[in-house]
Amino acid sequence: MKLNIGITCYPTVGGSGVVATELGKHLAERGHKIHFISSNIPFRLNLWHHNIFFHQVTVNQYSLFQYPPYDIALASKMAEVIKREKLDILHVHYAIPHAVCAILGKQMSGTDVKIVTTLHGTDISVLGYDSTLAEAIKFGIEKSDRVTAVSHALAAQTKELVAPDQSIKVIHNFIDDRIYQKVNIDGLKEAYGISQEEKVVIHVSNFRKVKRVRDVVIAFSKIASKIKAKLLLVGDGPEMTDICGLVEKLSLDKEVLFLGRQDHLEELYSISDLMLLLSEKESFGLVALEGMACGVPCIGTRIDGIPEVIEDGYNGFLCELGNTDDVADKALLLLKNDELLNRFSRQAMSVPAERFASEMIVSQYEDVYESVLGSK
Ligand code: GMT
Repeated sequence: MKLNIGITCYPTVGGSGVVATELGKHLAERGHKIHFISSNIPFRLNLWHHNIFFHQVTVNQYSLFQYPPYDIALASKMAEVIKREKLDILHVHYAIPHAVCAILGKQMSGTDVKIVTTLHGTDISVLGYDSTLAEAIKFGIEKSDRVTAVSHALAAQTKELVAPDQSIKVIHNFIDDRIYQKVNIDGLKEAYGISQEEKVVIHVSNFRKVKRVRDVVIAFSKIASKIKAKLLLVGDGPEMTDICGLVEKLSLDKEVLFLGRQDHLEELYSISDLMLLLSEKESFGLVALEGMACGVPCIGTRIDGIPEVIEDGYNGFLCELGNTDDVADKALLLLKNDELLNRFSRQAMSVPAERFASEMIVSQYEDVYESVLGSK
């Protein structure tokens, strides 16, 4: 059955937007008509396809309002697209505000469009500092026709913290396996001033506090005191100034490369030997999967959904939050032993195809759509 599907996500850099966009692209290739409804073109939506449409939400700055009414503008746009494009499904990423907007948009449209909500984690982490939103999150989840979460850990946390009267189906994330592969770019290491015998450690994030980039730099300083290595810091965000200060304090200016936001991550992964993902919150850890697909084993913290991606001692290692000594010891175990590193790299590379294959995950979402429409 070919469907008309609306997708709403945050268009900015971030795993939820990436997953929503990749899902939309794959569904379009399967013949569904995909209508992205968002404030901007999602940042990875670079592949235009005849089945993909973009509907921009514009929020007017009216001086009487203290805050621009984004949520109302989004709900109105949803209602317009639901009616005009005869949407069967509106698939929103995040309960707040998107599921709540979808419920309002559906009411405004007067149709029976079905709402599917995917939880990515921030709904839950927001509760950590703003419990007043708990009822809104619960409402968004309960009034959705189906709810999915990107990891078992997130589904369990949502049940515990929000206690919604709604079941949550786990559908893991996936990556575009046509893009995330090991590629051989001649001279790329040299272009960054990295010699062939140096090992390359990579960290990719939006540099929010929860990413604990300080721990990454501290663990790397311990690694670099034992072997010749470089650290690629990819991304940007609120912690950047603090991290620059730490790198200077630890006299690591020559060893740490600040690359900012980058587009062709597969190239950077392909020159990397090891990834560090030492977050205190991470419902899934999409970058770990991207890196693994390119043959980069990952050392991650034993929190949230990370253990559902990294198999400890097989394709990476898990360490306790904040234990940078253990991170450095495990990193050195791999980086000082090429045979072990190559084995972990091969084992990491097969993870996406074995457990997170795009074909399988996209089919799981299609099953959700069909089941919810079947119960019309
Ligand atoms: O991690 C972030 O800061 C971005 C956030 C987002 O909204 O894109 O990522 C969340 O969703 C990703 C895709 O499902 C997950 O891979 C990330 O683990 C999750 N981040 C957190 O839970 C902190």
